[in-house]
Amino acid sequence: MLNLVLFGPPGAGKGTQAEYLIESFGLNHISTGDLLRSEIAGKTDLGLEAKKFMDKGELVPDAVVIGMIKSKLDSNKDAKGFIFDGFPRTVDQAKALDELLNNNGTPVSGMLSLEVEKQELIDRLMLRGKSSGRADDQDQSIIENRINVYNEKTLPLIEYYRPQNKHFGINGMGSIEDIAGRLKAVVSKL
Ligand code: B4P
Repeated sequence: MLNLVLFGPPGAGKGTQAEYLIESFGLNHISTGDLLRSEIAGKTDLGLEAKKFMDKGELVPDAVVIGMIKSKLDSNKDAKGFIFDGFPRTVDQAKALDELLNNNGTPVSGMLSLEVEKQELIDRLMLRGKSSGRADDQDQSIIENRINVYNEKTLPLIEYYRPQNKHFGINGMGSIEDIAGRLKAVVSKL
């Protein structure tokens, strides 16, 4: 079983590259961002609560996203493996994921960390903001807050996975196809 953590700052291309990995390796895709946005679209209590954090570029509380992951894993027990996109984003989320996967005897295989320059992240997200309707993509100060939150709370995860020899840094600059090729080369060896 292949369990991949697709990692990187906002705008690094996680959602974009997940599509290629699903196609190449036949894995189930779990994006906490997509799950939260579908809760918002459905106007559920969880969605309304999450929206307050997301619109400001803050992280949604750990308990909420961990609960969503648990129910996705429980309802996909026959999967060949998973791509976790945008999760974990804190060390506590990473520990919770390890616990959930270890219960199934299928640990994280690798953390694929997309590396992209800050100005490129801002440019990509501002461009998406013109058509996505996402409040968190429309304002440069909110985008910068998301990048700051990433640096403070999410980047330390590299030091969680590196000692386990599971961290793989990947150049996330250039064309979508070139980056997909780099990712595929790493995943093929896992
Ligand atoms: P996410 O949905 O994960 O949003 P994101 O970090 O912006 O990444 P996304 O996957 O959407 O963008 P991508 O890099 O693919 O999270 C949104 C919010 O939800 C968070 O801020 C937080 O509030 C909450 N949340 C989600 N998960 C959470 C968790 N685990 N814990 C707590 N809170 C959580 O792509 C960006 C753009 O770049 C796209 O328009 C794409 O077309 C473009 N692009 C991609 N690759 C490119 C390339 N090579 N060249 C040019 N453009 C490219």
